[in-house]
Amino acid sequence: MVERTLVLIKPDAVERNLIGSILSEYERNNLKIMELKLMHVSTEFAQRHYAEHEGKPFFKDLVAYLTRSPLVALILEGENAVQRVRALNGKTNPQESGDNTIRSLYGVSLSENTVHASDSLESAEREIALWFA
Ligand code: 3AN
Repeated sequence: MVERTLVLIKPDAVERNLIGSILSEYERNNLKIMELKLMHVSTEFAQRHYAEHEGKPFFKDLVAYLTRSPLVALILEGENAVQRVRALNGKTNPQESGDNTIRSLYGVSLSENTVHASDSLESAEREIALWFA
């Protein structure tokens, strides 16, 4: 099934001039960029994006990280896109994320892991509506 998913190229990646390298990974893998924007989000907006993590010990740091400098938000489309983009990104912890995943190539740490992608079709729908209202 052709799906759409929401991806963030997070502040640590934009700071290190990695936007192009990361977009290339998705494009090489036959995912189509449907929307794309650079933005510097507010604390309130980041809290809404990460609402499911509210109350967790790392929530405050997570919001601070997402808001500290600009990020890139994009929508990717392709066959089975939600699962495929998650696989290209790799596991949450860059040290466990698997060879040649974006997080293993570029991730800094468990908290600064360079990219975000929706984890299900339902999340994709919610996140696309939030980021591209
Ligand atoms: P993923 O981004 O792989 O879907 P989630 O949704 O579990 O992972 O976590 C969202 C973000 O929260 C991660 N991208 C990471 O930046 C951060 N995070 C997750 N677990 C931890 C943790 N145990 N300690 C610090 N940061 C975490």
